[in-house]
Amino acid sequence: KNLFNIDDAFLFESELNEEDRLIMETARDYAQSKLEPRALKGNTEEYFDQDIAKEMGEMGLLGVTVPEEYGGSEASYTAYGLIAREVERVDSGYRSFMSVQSSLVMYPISEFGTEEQKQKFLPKLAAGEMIGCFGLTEPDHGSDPGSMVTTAVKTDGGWVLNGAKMWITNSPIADVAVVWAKAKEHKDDKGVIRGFLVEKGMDGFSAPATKYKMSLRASETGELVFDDVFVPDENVFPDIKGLKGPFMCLNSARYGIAWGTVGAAEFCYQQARDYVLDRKQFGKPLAANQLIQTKLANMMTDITQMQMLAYRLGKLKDEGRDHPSMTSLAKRNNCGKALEIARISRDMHGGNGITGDYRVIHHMVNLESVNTYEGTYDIHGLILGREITGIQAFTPKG
Ligand code: TGC
Ligand code: FAD
Repeated sequence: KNLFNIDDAFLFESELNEEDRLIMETARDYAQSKLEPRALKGNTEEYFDQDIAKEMGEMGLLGVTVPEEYGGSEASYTAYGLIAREVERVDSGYRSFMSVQSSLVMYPISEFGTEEQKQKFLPKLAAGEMIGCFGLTEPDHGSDPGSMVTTAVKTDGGWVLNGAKMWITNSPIADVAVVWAKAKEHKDDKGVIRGFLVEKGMDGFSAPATKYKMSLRASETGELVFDDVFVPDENVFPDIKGLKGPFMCLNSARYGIAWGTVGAAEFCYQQARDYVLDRKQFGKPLAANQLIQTKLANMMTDITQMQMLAYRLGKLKDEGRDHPSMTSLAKRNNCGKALEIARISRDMHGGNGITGDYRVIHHMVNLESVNTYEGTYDIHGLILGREITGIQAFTPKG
C-alpha cells in the first residue's frame, strides 16, 4: 500500500539516483549535527565561523559541479541543489556562503578562467582554505548592474581599477574577489564589462564589513573599494565580455536559491505542524481548528510545488535544456512562497514565534534578503513579463 508522505507529497526523493541521494544525506547529516548549533550562535552574535567553510570543503560540499581535476566533485546540478536545500534548512546565511563560493566564484573561474587561474584558485576554494566573493552590485546600481560605474583602465601589464561594490557576501573575509567592471582601453572609452580576480592585499583594495544587519546575521557582508588598484593581466578572464558573464554565474546561483528556499520553507512548515499539534487553546490543540488546518494544507501544497520546480529545473540543467527564464520563474516563486510560509509559521507560533528558540523568525528575516538578492522578486517578474510579451518594462523606453 502506498502511504502519503506529508513531507514529500509527490515522492520526488524517490526519483533521486544513488549518487545524488548520498550527497543529500551527507549534507543533511552535516547540516543537522555540525552546522546547526554554530549557525544559531553565529546568527545571534553576527559571526561567520570560517571553520565551517573548511569543514564543508572537506565534506566535498563546495564547487560540486566543478571538474575533479580542480578539486570539485563533477557532481550533478541536482546534487548541488540538494546541498543548498540542506544548508538553508538550517540557515540562509551559510547557504549564501556556499552559493557564492560555488556558483559565483568557482563557476566563473572554471568557465571563464585561464588554466593558470584554475590551478591557482580552484583547489583551495574547493577545500574551503580560500574564500571568494562576487562583486557586481554597486551603491547606486543594484537591479540595473549594466549601469555600473566601476572602471578598469588598461595600463602596462594590467588594469587599474577604481570604484566600489556594495552588499557583497563574504567580502570582509574573502581572499579573492571576482569583480565585474567596465574595462576601457583608454580612459574615455565607453568600456565593456569584464571580470577581474582581485586578491586580498593588493594595493588600494579594501573590503569593509557592513554591520548591524537584521537579516543573514551569520553571513559576512561588506563593500569592495578600489582606489587605483593595479590588477595584472594574468588576473583577468580572457574572453568573456558583457553582462552575459555575470549573468551566467547568476543562472547557477539563482537555481541554488530555488532549492535553498525549499529547505527553509520545509523547516518552517514542519515546525508549525509540530507546534499546533502540541499547543492547546480553548481546550483543544490548535491543530483541531479549520483555519489552522488550511494554513498547513496551503504550506504543504506550496512546498510540493517548490520541490517540483527545483527538482525539474535541476534535471533540465543536468541535461543542458534549461533557460534563464526558467531560473527566474523558480527563484521568484520559491523565494516568495518560502517567505510567505515563514511569515505564516511565525504567526501560528503566537508569542513564541518571536523568540529565537523556535527558529521561524530567524528564517523569516533571512528570507527577506534571499527574496531581494540575485534579482528581486519584482525584477524576476519583469524578466518573465519581457519573455511573455516581448516588451521590456525595466525602463520607461519600453
Ligand atoms: P539584458 O539586455 O537583458 O542582457 C544583457 C546581456 O546579458 C545577456 N543575459 C544573460 N545571459 C545569460 N544568462 C542570463 N540570465 C542573462 N540575462 C541577460 C543578454 O543575452 C545580453 O547579452 P548580449 O550578448 O546580447 O549583450 O540586460 P539588462 O541590462 O536589460 O538587464 C536587465 C535585468 C534587469 C534582467 C538584469 O539587469 C538583472 O537581472 N538585474 C538583477 C541584478 C541581479 O540579479 N544582481 C545580482 C547581484 S549578485 C547577488 O545578489 C549575489 S547574492 C549571493 C548570496 O549571498 O547568495
Ligand atoms: P534596488 O535596485 O534599488 O531596488 C529597490 C526596489 O525597487 C526593489 O523592490 C526592486 O524590485 C524595485 N525596482 C527596481 N527597479 C525596478 C523597476 N524597473 N520596476 C519596478 N521595480 C523596480 N550583490 C553582489 O553583487 N554580490 C553579492 O554577493 C551580494 N550579496 C548580497 C547580500 C545581501 C545580504 C543583500 C541584501 C544583497 C546582496 N547583493 C549582492 C546585492 C543584491 O543583488 C541587490 O541588493 C539586489 O540586486 C537589489 O538591488 P538594490 O538593493 O540596489 O535595490
